Amino acid sequence: MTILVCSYGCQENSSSSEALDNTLLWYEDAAKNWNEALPIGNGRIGGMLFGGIIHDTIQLNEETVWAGEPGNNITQNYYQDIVNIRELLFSGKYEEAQIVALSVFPKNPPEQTNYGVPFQTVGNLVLNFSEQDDFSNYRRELDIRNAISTVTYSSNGINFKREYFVSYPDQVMIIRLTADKPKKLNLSVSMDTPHVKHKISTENEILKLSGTTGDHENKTGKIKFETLVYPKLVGGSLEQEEASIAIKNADEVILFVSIATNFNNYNTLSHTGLNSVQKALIKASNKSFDVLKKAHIRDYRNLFDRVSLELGEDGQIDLPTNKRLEKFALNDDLGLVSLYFQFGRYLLISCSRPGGQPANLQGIWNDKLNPSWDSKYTVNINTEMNYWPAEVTNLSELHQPLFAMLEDLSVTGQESAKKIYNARGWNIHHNTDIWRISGIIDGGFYGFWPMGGAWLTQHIWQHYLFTGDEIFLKKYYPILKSAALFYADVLQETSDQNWLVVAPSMSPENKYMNNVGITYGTTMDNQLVFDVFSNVITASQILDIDTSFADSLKVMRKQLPPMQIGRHGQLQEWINDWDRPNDKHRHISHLYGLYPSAQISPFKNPKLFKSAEQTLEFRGDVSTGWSMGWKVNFWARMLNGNRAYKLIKTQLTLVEDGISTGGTYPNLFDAHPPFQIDGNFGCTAGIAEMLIQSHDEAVHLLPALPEAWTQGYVRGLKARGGFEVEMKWSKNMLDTVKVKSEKGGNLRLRSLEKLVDAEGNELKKASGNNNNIYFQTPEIKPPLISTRATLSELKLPIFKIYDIPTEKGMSYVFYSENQPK
Ligand code: FUC
Repeated sequence: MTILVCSYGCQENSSSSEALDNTLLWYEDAAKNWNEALPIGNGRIGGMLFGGIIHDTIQLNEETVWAGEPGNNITQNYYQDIVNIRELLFSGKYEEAQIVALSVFPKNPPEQTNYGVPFQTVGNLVLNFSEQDDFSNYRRELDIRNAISTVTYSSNGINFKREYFVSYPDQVMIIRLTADKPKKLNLSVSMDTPHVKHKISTENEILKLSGTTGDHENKTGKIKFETLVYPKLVGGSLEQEEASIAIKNADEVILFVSIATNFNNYNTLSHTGLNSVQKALIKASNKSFDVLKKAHIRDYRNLFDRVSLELGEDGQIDLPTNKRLEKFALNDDLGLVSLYFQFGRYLLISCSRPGGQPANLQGIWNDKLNPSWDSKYTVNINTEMNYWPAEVTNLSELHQPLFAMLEDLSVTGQESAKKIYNARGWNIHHNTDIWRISGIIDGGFYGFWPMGGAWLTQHIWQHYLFTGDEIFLKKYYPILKSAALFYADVLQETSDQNWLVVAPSMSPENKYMNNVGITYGTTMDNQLVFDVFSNVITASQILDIDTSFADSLKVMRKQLPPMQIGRHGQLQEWINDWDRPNDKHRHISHLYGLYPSAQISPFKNPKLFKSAEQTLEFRGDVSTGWSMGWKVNFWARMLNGNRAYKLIKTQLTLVEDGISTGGTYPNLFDAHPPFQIDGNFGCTAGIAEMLIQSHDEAVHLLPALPEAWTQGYVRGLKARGGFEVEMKWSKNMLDTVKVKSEKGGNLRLRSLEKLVDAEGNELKKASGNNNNIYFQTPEIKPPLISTRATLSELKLPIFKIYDIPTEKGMSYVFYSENQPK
């Protein structure tokens, strides 16, 4: 089948079969392992579906099932240690500084503290079917346009169907089993769990699993969770056994699965939470399946349908998704690119809903008690990456759980600011968990990075730039201010250059000499502090408050170190020219300034831009899953579509269970390995970034279009300033663009094509600075350049730049010069 690029504007809420096909994952077999199972979720409850014919397993999660109990992880005052480490660093005794750091914060947590707790599985719902054999026509699907998974097969001439979804409006998982002949459903329903403290029982035709989460380090497991499974039958009979339910000769079975815990918030547990488990079950089971399904689809599609992406011909949709993935490196299966893009949006909708927890390292999907890195929040890249697609792919409200977590962290983080750094304000280090710990974890090598809050608060600022929501900015301003206050207190002046630097710190997880990572004034830290200060300075102007504090930040901002171009022509990662050209480290933290920040611009700082490119070349392409996802964004910002697409191909390399290379599992989950959801979100954001950018004083249309994406159509991507963009292109050139302006204000467009209005008149050429307040970028210092660096000249294509005054609520359509109107 061929998907033709839709004629401009025809996609509004399309439900055409073509569109459906490009939003379908499908398989010919049941999942053999977890990385083949399919994820469903409503932000809070998650399921991994194996779809076995005789034994079907639905692995269950609930977002608040974490080990441990309330409490931070800072037991004593460490300020004197910080002063000692600082002194060693400033006198060039780096190795000694690292040794002291590791003795104060050892690899394993010191007694009476902890390094964060794991997110844990609930257990499994198991369906065992009897009296079935002679199977044929098996098919397992995940329809991401409707967030419904189905399994269909035939056995002895009977067609069986299972449908699974998790409803956000009704807060339950629903599984419907049907057959096209009466009385053919015979199965037992049971549950199991790896939790030590648990009980499985039945009562009133309901199967119940209750448990308590695990102890971890100095914390006792205090989350109590309850799962209820209620089978509602049409025809047939039900027999309640001690720990399972047997269903005989039913025509139809609907299983309602409700899960709740006693988690209230990061410092309170209360039994009221558990009461909702029964309430949700009763409420949902009194509704018909059709009513529940309709409400689920309406709710889900209200988010999902905002964006549509078609990348032209798609000859591969008749192949199962795993086979498609396997062949992806060898051919241009552009339908798989749009499927993967939309799958990222599906995952975000399914694991991050307002009022809930932010997506952790695995979103909400984890089958273990002790997953890798505890599946918690790693905030030196991974948690941020989870939310990169939120604004640009038009899912802005799904950002809310992260903001709610920042509200908590701005409280717990005051303890680390005070006890570790003797500073005002708040900070956290490179990890946190459901209890919002803010101290150092994983010891004095990985953990000495006091910048978690600095990076996370950028999300508040970006949400404001995309939405222009001043009420939101006002509400979160105190969190931005208090983060800035921390750095205002913590910055130290270097004796040689009089620069203000964070000390001690590190460039996340990397080292500049054997086993030494601790240092001061790393490039990423300087960029982060620059952004933290700049956000408060601009916010204080917008909100007309705190002028003198903002003035003091302006003075300090001037004293931050400039970026530096080192002897290999690279952007320096550290304050000294320590970079090694053969360093392939997965973190490229100093390119934070390129993406997601907007400090390295080809138009304003061509030399820095070239040095960032050199750094990317040195680091190479192949890496862990999330690192490749980040690189898609980097190359998009490099305006190099072919290279960004090459990275997508590298990331979408099929990785089977148990193989230890980065890539993508058969279920399209990103393989770090193991599964980490950040890679999915990073690449989804990267694909958007190839099509639209708005960080550099203009809305840049198709900034990094690969040659292979000759024609395409995209609708619903967001740009800063409240603009929503629809574009169609062919022969690698923009044909038409429609921009909806939600806030009004100047729309500055940057495009390779000459743009005209409906009468064929060229748009007004841009002049001077863009006066739209959401497009102001503070000026950075010119870089220091090593005398040994050789830099080639940056050759940019000639872009057309236009200014269009817009009115709130109005849409504007423009055409490329050569397009028929
Ligand atoms: C950071 C990364 C690792 C991994 C972990 C969860 O430590 O460097 O690759 O993603 O987070």
